[in-house]
Amino acid sequence: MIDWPQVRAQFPILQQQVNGKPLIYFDSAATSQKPLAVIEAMDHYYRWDNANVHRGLHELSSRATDAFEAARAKIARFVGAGTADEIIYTRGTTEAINLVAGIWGAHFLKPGDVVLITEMEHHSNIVPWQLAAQRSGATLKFVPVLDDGTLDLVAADELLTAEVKLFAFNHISNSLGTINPVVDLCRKARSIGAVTLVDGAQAVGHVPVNVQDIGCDFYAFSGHKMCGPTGIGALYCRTQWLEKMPPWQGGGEMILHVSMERSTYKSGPARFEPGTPPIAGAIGMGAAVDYLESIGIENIAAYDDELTQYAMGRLQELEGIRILGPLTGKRGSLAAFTLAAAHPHDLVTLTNEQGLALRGGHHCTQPLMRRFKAPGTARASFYFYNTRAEIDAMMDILNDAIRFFS
Ligand code: 7TS
Repeated sequence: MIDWPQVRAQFPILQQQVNGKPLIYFDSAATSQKPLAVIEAMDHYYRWDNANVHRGLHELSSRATDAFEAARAKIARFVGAGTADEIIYTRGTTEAINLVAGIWGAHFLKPGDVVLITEMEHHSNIVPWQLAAQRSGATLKFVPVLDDGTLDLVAADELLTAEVKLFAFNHISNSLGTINPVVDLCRKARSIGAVTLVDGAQAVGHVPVNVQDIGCDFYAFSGHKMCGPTGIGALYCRTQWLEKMPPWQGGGEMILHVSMERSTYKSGPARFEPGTPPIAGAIGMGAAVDYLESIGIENIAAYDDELTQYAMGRLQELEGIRILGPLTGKRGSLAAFTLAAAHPHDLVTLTNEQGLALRGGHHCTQPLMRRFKAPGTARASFYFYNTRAEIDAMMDILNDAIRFFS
């Protein structure tokens, strides 16, 4: 049995008042809070081990390098990668997708090719492909979303033609909460010879993820959404592509030999990690993996699910509410909604006065908001440090807000 109140106590930031009220942090889809274990791992690194990695023979450099590479191995194991080398450190999901769109796109896309995405993508899984399509002459197409917030799988089948070279889609939508059938989507893409990229920003740290079971070529995720620090994330890159993709950015540490005219490059993730990497960030992300594993990702997923189902039930009691995405069944631990009584921005501003942190806006999914004719939404997103009591408190605050605006 997990002692959840004890787990919550590991997050010092949650023990504060905001605007004179106990903080209710319901914005973990934007960024999660950090447990002491992560804060202390980064503190320890800066206090005792700080040195650059891979380049010094002295004690501190070898300690820093060991911790940096140990974190890579932990992250690889956590998402089921075949080897630690298949994990490329990036600044986050956005940079991971840009890396693939930038180098894979430049190298393997040509006029006439199609890049397929979906209508429910975050801007970070749309804009890089628009840029890649513009540069290569490829065409960008998208799989539409049905009224219930799931992907139109019939349309997906029709769109997956021989011209599709890459299919990119999220694992869990940050606005709908939809959990996509990633295994099936990858299998379908593979059957027509298309490469797959899964945006796992909302999945890793919330549900068990195994990239080999999913069968994707690339999987992108962010440290800061899984209890780790900002400024670090990862791209799982199947070995086959590690060897085939040319470098992205040039600089120190990614080379074997440099003359004034040309250079040769390292193999493995080093080829894509020029310069001094975010060392403390990587160590913090590794500590986040240790921390999540100490609770158990299955336990976290079950707790998140129970809390989300409870929230979905309670939110539907509200007058004039419209919740985007699936209303029944499993969903990601978030609910984006509009209320007839108030614009999302006004609502979020008012609830902030009560210490409740919701997010208001389009959540970087403007095409999706247009699809659902929503001016934006308020969004409550949960993690395992949240409680039912906080959801009840949110309901009181939202009911007061409805009365205020009506
Ligand atoms: N993909 C999805 C599905 C996301 O939810 C986000 C961030 C990103 C990509 C980008 O991740 P980053 O770490 O590179 O910024 N989503 C949100 C959100 O929903 N609210 O703030 C950030």
